[in-house]
Amino acid sequence: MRTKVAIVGGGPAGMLLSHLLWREGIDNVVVELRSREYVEARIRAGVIEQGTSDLLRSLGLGERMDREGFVHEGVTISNSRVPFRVDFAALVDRVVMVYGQTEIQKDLYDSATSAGWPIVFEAEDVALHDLTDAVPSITYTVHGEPATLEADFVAGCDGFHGVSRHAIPAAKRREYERLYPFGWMGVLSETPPVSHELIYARHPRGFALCSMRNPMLSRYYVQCTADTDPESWSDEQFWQELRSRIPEAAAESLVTGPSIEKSVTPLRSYVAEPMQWGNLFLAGDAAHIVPPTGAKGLNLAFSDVYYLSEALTERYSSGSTTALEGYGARALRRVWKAVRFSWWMTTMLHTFPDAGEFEHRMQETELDYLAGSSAAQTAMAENYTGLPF
Ligand code: FAS
Ligand code: PHB
Repeated sequence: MRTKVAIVGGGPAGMLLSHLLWREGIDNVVVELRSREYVEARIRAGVIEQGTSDLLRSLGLGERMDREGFVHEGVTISNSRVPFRVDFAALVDRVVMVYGQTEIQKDLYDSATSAGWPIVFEAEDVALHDLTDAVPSITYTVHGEPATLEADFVAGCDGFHGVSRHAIPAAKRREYERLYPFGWMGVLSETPPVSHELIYARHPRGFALCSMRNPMLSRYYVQCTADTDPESWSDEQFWQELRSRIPEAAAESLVTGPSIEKSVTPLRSYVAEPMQWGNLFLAGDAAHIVPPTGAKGLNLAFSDVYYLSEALTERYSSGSTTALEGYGARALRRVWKAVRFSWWMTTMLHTFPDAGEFEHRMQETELDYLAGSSAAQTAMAENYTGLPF
């Protein structure tokens, strides 16, 4: 098989890139390791920046998001159960959309399938070849049948555990990493959300987050040790811990119920540079990971593929490779700002087991400053709603 762009990974980054390229008449093939059902069922992001929701609308992918998603004009942050609100709309005239990644994934697959765009599911043993030659290729097997896909370019959108990043020689790669000494236990429950906006709670017992998916589907997280087995906590233990960390008014109105999904996510900040090698271009979690505290991972994946699609469009429309050569540098400038913001939110809102009295005072003071300063809140709001592409 031959195409212009071979896209490794059919998650949000790979599928949005495919849409952006088809819109420009650039043919591409998506090669995904898992089945469609498996990818759609993965519970991940929930908060969409303004720029991301605008981009989805521009592709005709915003209809269900605008019908079923929540527009949030602000967020509540609490320190030891004392809340304050950051009003995004008043401070920076921007909002966020709360709409699950699972729903975006479904919208992307539905639209690709109805357009008849090729996606290869359940592709195993994916390997990348000749990335510095004029015609790179990927090989894979589907139900044991070997296949080869030749292309002009390869987009590595296969996430943190994919193969694309490792196709860049280790000697050429620089990695920056911070592993946090804790994780998040997430629970999905068919209960009404405790609040009409998200609540980010800092508490000596640990961080907690109240989020949502729809009027009868809530998503909650509590800080736990990274190696916690989600099945070792009863639902009641989870609800008890959550109640003890969030503002009292929210704790009193919290509706609990059986968890329909419970998982633990380790927290890390990670960036691999360069984001391109020969005719291979990395995007999304394949190149960088942020702790979900800043709600940036999915939004970064989308800004990466937006930049990559612009560069590929320039290459096919004018023959110029200037934008392609500058893709990594352009994407990394926005990536590092989101890495900084996610690290700042994580450091401000979590309990670090080895923190001393000075670190505790710094956290308290950071939150006290944020609670009382519109300048500080404006900076938080600007980053949370999304820096310009
Ligand atoms: P993905 O990992 O989503 O997709 C990669 C795809 O490649 C997968 O479908 C995988 O099956 C496939 N693949 C893997 N190996 C392959 C191979 N060898 N060959 C072919 N295909 C292969 N982000 C936010 O912005 N807001 C949030 O609120 C938020 N909350 C999160 C909560 C949790 C619990 C987690 C874990 C993440 C959260 N994130 C959040 C981050 C998350 O959304 C990621 O950034 C996002 O999924 C990145 O998308 P992709 O880069 O497409 O990678
Ligand atoms: C979520 O809704 O899953 C969610 C929201 C905000 C975050 C992380 C996760 O910062």
